[in-house]
Amino acid sequence: MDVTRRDSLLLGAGALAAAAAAPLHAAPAATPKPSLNAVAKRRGRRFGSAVGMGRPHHVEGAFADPRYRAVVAGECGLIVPENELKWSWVQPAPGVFDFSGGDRLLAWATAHGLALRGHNLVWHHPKWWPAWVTNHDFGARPSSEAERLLTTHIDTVCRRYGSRIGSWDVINEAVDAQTGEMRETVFSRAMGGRPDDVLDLCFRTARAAVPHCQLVYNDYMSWEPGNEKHRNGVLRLLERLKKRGTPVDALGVQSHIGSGNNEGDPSIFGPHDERTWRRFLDDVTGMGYQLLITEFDVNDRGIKGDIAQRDRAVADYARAYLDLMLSYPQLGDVLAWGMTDDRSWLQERPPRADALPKRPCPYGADYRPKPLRTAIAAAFAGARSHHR
Ligand code: 9MR
Repeated sequence: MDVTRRDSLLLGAGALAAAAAAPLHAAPAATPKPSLNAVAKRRGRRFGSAVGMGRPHHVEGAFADPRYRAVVAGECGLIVPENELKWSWVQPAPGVFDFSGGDRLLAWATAHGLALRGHNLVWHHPKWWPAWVTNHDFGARPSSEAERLLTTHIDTVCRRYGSRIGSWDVINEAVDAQTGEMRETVFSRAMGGRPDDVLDLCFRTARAAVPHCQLVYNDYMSWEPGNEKHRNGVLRLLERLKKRGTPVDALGVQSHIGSGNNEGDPSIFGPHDERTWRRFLDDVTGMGYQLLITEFDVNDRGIKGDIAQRDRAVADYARAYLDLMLSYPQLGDVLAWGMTDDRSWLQERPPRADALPKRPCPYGADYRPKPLRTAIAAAFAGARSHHR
């Protein structure tokens, strides 16, 4: 696929410049058939990926690259904006809404027959608010002001896209991974130090605005050792939400698997961890929640060897993980957090000891499929069918 007139209308000037800068010989290689989405579809699922149109020369600028768009259009049934629907993009200043990024991605997705999912309405983490929210004066009645800000944001964003977004990450990462406790934010503090009240308000507001949309709690608890507190915290949260009748349909399991980003993070896992992870998923689905894989990639930061050995290890690790996940009929959509290694957020994280680029995605920086792509297809083909 080349930069067509329609694409040039959809793309911003910066993005176009980056697309134009792509080497001429880099015509997109055809993606294999059947596509990952076609294989997923046979078992009632969809396969998708994050697409970013952020800083054009950074990993996030994937959308600007026609080769990247070709891989996504060839392999996916849905996309999720990597950053463009986050609060800091959508409401960069009080009451000022900017939907340009989401709108462009929606237009492109629609033109290519892809669905769009939404990420995220509220990133319940102090680090990720725009400065104006962090520094906001909540006034004499902080609780009402917090409610006003949250409901206005969620209502405005949800109604803007209506049924064109079928699934929303309403709350992202509310549980502190280190302690398993709920994170406090400016909103929870304004609402009397009760983060659960914030979550209830957000999910209820989203349900009222888009009643038919799948509402998701999204987090990165994983199966590797070191995740015990995080898993337990998420489980306790899901139990409380269920008990109060908060409208949450599914747990989004982000699935950034493999080596951690922090020094000393364990990257190994064994049969014991697999059993523990199954118990976690059994508990979640036992409460009636659906599952999604929302941000799949495999960090090979700690994997040694040459390229072939690393790719094999990544593919095998992913296969074991996906086989387990896909044995749950409650697991629906599966989305990768990027399709090609050169565009992965992980390239901007702590480097490998040998300083070589990481290889966490189904396609390489040469835009050719890797063993990870084969592993994903095989896992889909051997999966149990999805049913609600
Ligand atoms: O990949 C995203 C990166 O481009 C952004 O700079 C970053 C901050 O907004 O968020 C990254 O995506 C995160 C996602 O929104 C939530 N789960 C973890 C993802 C990777 O950090």
